[in-house]
Amino acid sequence: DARPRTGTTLRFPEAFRWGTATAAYQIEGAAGEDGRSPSIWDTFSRTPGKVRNGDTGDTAADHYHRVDEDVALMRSLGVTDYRFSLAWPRVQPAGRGPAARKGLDFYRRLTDRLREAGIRPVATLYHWDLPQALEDAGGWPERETAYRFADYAALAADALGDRVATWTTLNEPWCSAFLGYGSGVHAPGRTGDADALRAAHHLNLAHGLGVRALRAALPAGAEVSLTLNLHAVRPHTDTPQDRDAVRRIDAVGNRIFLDPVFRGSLPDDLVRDTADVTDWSFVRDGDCAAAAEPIDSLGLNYYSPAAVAARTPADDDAAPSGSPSPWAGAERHVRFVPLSGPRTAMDWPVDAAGLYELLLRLRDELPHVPLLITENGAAYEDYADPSGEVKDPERVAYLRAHLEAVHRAIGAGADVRGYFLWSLLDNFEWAYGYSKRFGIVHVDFPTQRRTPKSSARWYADVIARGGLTA
Ligand code: GBH
Repeated sequence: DARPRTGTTLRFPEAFRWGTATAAYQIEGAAGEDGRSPSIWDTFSRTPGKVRNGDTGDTAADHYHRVDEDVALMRSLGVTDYRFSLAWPRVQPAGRGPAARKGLDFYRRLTDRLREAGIRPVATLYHWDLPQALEDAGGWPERETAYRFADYAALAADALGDRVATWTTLNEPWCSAFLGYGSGVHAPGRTGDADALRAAHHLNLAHGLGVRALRAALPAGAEVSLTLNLHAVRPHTDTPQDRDAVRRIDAVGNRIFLDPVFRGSLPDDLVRDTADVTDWSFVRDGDCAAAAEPIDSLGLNYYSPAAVAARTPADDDAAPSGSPSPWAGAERHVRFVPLSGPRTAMDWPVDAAGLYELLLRLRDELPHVPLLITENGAAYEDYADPSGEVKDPERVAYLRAHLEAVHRAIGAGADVRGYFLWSLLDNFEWAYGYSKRFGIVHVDFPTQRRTPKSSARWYADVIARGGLTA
């Protein structure tokens, strides 16, 4: 092929998938159009005090009306794949029952444009926008929601199955369960350890039932996947106490999903650690086996690692736990220790080694599961230089370091098949509203004008070369 290879020092595999990623509520806007019903994020963002500056996704990046322009942008970057999510309240507004034809038409249009541009569609069924009607019926803590999800998966696969290359059931169920129902910083903003654990279990069940529904409706050869935000967590000091803090966070942050999905069981230590929170009586025989329905790949979202230490009574006196924690059953035993070094505009540490550590762990623990990095990226402020170019040099440095880590992990035997940069566009950053920009394309929200940042040009060059230059 004619790709300019000269000077490419870190080359990725020939078939490597180079993508960008977005999510429906964060970019689409058109919140009240074509039969879309409210989701929990509409309700949450319209509740004063929940989202910075009172921002909502009502207009977001107006992607609903700018599909042609946004696909053309991606084509000019040369991406091979595009990861987006379907808005459940657009596709099946009541959360049950019939589909909304116009909602499906939107995703038909999007996938048509993508395929014309030679870009593989990678669709996530659920990126946090539960139909409000289902939350009103109890939301993810209720078992019923898992059955509703399976029906929605079947409906989406029937309508769009022939046009999507990769189907992902859930994006980051940890966030849905523990930020949505535990700490309450995400929609629906409920707090409580027991409900968060119930939600996590029903998300696992929804995933497994969803995989089964997708398989029944999809053509043979379709790829079915799940995306997790696995936590790269290290002990503050190499002591048994701090290593036990790691074990606790690993249980309620990682293995609570990995074990049901890949081994068909719940971690014993998690059940023990949470005994005073719940008796897990909502788990029925066969649930974890259902969650273990085989999948074709695992998606990993990675931003930064964390360090933890054992929590002592002195820690409690120094920093009494005020706001509700997302770490059900672990909060009283674990203290998060800030990492030193550079940070992004989210105040998250920049540490590509954490990505390498996770990929090697997955290589060792799930050697037969192909991996996709379904999100990686960073929020930074950008600036227009005198020529009018939008510059974001820190983002380029972040992306380069993380792609180097991916390359090194592949060299060490991790089966990484693709990388999806979060995000194509500046967008609605959940509880931070529009105050944080993750895009490689700048969006001027008042005019919706798109301007590729220097990171977009850099990424296009990486894709064209099939890797990184020195
Ligand atoms: C992803 O979530 C989302 O999938 C995406 O929609 C979002 O825009 C993007 O990342 C950027 O935020 O402080 O203990 O809660 C990532 C969410 C970020 C959740 C780091 C956990 C730190 C742990 N994760 N966060 S804690």
